[in-house]
Amino acid sequence: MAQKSALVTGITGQDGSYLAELLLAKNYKVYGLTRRTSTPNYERIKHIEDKIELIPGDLLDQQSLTAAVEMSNPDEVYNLAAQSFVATSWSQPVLTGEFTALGVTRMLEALRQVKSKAKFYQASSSEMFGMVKETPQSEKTPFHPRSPYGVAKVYGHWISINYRESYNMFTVSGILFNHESPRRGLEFVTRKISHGVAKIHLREANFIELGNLEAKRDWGFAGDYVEAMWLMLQQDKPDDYVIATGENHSVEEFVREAFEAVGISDWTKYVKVKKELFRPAEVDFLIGDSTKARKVLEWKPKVTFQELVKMMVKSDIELLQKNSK
Ligand code: NAP
Ligand code: G4F
Repeated sequence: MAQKSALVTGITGQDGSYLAELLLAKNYKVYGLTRRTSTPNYERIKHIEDKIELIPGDLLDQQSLTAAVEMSNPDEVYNLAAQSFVATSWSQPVLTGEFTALGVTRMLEALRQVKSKAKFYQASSSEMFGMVKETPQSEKTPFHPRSPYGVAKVYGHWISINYRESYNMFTVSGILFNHESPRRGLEFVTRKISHGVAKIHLREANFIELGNLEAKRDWGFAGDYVEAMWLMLQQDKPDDYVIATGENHSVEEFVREAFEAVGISDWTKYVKVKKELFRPAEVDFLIGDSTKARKVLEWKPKVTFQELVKMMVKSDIELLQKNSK
């Protein structure tokens, strides 16, 4: 069988790096879109850099996306690039709309004009459910986004469906609930906690500052979730799928579990709650129903919540020890 080619936008991010590993293991030719930065930010892909091909491009620049599709001639496109941090979407709402909403249309246009037969994956998000209309949330749950990011993701979701219906393109949206890993950005709450706990454990810090400890999320492991992305593009028909563990925990529970991983039972001495870190509008409670994915894709998560927290804390301790040498 001829080698398949995949173009991954957002390859330098958490999911992009795990997905690139998965595609390489499946013998794909992997192309990754990277934007220009003044210093290289290939930390998450440096172990596979010699096995993949990087193409310069930016979600803001139509011509560069069209050129990337021409250069990679992909069978599959995974559109993971976005302004992905919810908190920043209030301070940079227009930029978030440009990247996370219109960026999807630009990618779809590039594909429509150059290779409309390629399969397209859009990184949709459980943030689209926002103020949830039912529990648990499934593919049928109506959206009520609570941030400029969530609103932009709803646009990206619907434009992908629209290109499927208008042009008969193979577009799918994975509505992924929160997924984390040792490669998660330091600004997201799970990594902020695991990194903070590791620092406290190594006596490099005395406390962690956090916002709303009551919010609940359905947290899974990113390595498991990229497998679902790939499975969605292997189906005969394009469709949308919720990917989640079906279990949720509060930020406070994550904190407690992380401190317990280093043998600290009274975490309250090490956490300061700061009002400035609360959001203008919060998503209080997310929990996903991934029955459809489990049935059709035969997908299920492998890493449990407790394993995930331990994995992240352990990795941050090792990282800090390595950096201090
Ligand atoms: P991430 O770590 O923040 O990675 C985002 C990627 O997008 C980075 O590679 C970034 O490049 C790239 N990017 C940002 N703006 C760009 C632009 N203008 N042009 C080209 N590339 C750009 O995010 P992630 O956690 O891997 O998430 C991947 C996707 O899934 C995102 O679309 C996110 O919104 C969505 N999602 C994530 C979750 C989750 O829990 N992780 C859940 C649901 C949906 P730089 O390295 O140059 O910044
Ligand atoms: O880790 P977070 O910043 O992730 P959030 O907002 O749920 O978004 C992530 O998951 C989405 C899927 O649902 C993705 F689409 C999105 O791209 C991103 O990957 O915050 C989680 C919760 C929030 O309720 C927040 O208010 O943690 C709460 N929190 C409390 N203290 C904090 C903090 N969040 C951050 N980032 N930093 C804090 O100090």
